[in-house]
Amino acid sequence: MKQNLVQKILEDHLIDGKCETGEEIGIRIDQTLTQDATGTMAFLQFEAIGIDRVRTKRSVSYIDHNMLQTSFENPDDHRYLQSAAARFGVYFSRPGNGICHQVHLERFAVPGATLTGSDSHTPTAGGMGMIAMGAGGLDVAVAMGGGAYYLKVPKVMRVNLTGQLQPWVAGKDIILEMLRRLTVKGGVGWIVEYGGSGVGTLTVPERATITNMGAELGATTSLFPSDEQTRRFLIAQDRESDWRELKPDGDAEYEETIEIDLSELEPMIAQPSMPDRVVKVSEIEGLPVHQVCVGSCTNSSYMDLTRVAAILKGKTIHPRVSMTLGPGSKQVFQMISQEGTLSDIIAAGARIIESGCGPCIGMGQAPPTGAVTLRTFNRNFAGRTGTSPDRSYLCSPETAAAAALTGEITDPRKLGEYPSVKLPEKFIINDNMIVVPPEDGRDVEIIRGPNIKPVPAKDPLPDVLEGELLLKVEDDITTDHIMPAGAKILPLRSNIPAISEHVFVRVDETFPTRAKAAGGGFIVGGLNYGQGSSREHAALAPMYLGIKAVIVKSFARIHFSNLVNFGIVPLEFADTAGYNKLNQGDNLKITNLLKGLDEGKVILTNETTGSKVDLVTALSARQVEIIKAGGMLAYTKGKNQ
Ligand code: MIC
Ligand code: SF4
Repeated sequence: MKQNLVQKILEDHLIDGKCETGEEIGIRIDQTLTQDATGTMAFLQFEAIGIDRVRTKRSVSYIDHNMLQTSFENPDDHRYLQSAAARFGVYFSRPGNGICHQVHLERFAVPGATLTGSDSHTPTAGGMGMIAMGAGGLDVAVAMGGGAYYLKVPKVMRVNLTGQLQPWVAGKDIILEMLRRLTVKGGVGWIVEYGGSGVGTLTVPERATITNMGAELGATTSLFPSDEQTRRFLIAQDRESDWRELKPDGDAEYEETIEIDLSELEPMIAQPSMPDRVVKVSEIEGLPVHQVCVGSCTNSSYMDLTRVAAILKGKTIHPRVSMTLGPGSKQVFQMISQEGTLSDIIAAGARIIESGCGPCIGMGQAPPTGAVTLRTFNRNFAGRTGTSPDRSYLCSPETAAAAALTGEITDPRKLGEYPSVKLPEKFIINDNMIVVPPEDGRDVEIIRGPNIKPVPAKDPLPDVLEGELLLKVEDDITTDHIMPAGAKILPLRSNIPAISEHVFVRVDETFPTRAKAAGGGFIVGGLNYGQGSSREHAALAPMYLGIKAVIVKSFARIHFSNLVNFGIVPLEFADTAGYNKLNQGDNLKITNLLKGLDEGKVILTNETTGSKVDLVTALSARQVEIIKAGGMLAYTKGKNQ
């Protein structure tokens, strides 16, 4: 049978199940990555699983999110993670070394291998021909222990790229165009495989921008072939031996194919407050801009920043605009400083911030009230900047630099000649900020600060669930709505009792108090519930508050798995009209739940109105067992006994 590239790599790693669309399979994971904001939970859970040393080919622990040390919490987490990495045989990327996805692409990603990461933008490595997927920390902990990663085999969508990008049009505009066409729900259940004659014109960093932001489509991951461009990038990273050619069979089949002619694309921009509210930059030109932020795992590569430097060179940032720029990695930072282009950026008046997530996750640089902020990032969910309400737009570094100079949204094609930037033949290779673990870490002491609290446990699932409908929300609820991030809340990531005080506060600040007073209850939502981040805190903290089941029109992939892992029952309306039969404050009851889950059908009674609502589950038999046990940790322990 002719295979597409996704099928080839999945088949190559198959441990359990049949590689057919919709079937649940378990695959071998070659590499894992964790970052500090989700990593503490992942490592606490790895400790709870009780394995002595990671069993992957390579596991890397990064510090990039919680880089603001306003008190002891974040630095304590860093120290815990560094000691745990040494203890369990994990490479440790020290704070300052860069954003996990950028560094992983530079130094570790390998064509044809598999990667899971406790961060939703793990698919960045798909730009290198890797099957790279975001997952909850617990799933990554299991993979670190050598366990299979389970997923339902997604459908494969081929994106046929033809032509060539015109000057001032960037890789970012390709993925923004994809979001315009498909929306933030369009990729759920799919892997996006790029191909066609246009692929060879895109460098690995440009491909990585596209696969990175494929997360915003809801896609399981996105994948590029491994070709001469990949080889060039790996040679420049002094890793040619990691290269191998990877491509789909000549007439491989795809469940869907879409065409993008690169030559016809224009600069694009996503408007507040969803990454799919995309229009052409030319359609909203002239809007005054107050802040411009260049960076994040989407657009902070050497090529991105060198181009921004060339655009800013000899000019001054508009007086109305505060511009920040954060290099994606120490490698990028060192390259632009050595070549002197950093000096052009500084001279123009940009504020240089360290290599980390920074403003992308609300760790500083909140915009002023009512301000328009233009960001080269991947998410503009309401309030994510730290200011609420906010007006956050997503665009390419070219469009961002243009606005920084003119003080308004400007089609960058008006800036004149496009600065030519080439992939360097050699990057500066200096891995001195990556700590290699000792051969035997059994004597290493794990250091825990007072903010690091144990992972809460849950009892096995009862047959009857009863309680109040505590919150009813709409479509496209993100994990940023459920469990906000930012400078105030992120330091609590290792402390579930403390962070649970912030669940849903941006939607309804009374939620945590009401949930606790009611002894828990239910949440009802619309389509694509839980899109966005992989943070399992969006399941763990509600579980801690006593949430028993979440009932929605449809779920986003990673959040669905996280609910299962923490024993919250994920249910869907059999008929979406059921959504209208439930109102906040109603008393809900589900009986015969255990049998219902086995059969995939559950009947809910609205005790307040007397109406019945049919619900279904998309749980595999394995997931039903996990839920019944009270979550993945209890399930794993039960199996090992
Ligand atoms: C994000 O971009 O939302 C994050 C912060 O990187 C998250 C992970 C987290 O919440 O720690 C993600 O994308 O998974
Ligand atoms: Fe960090 Fe932002 Fe990338 Fe998330 S999206 S990993 S917060 S830079």
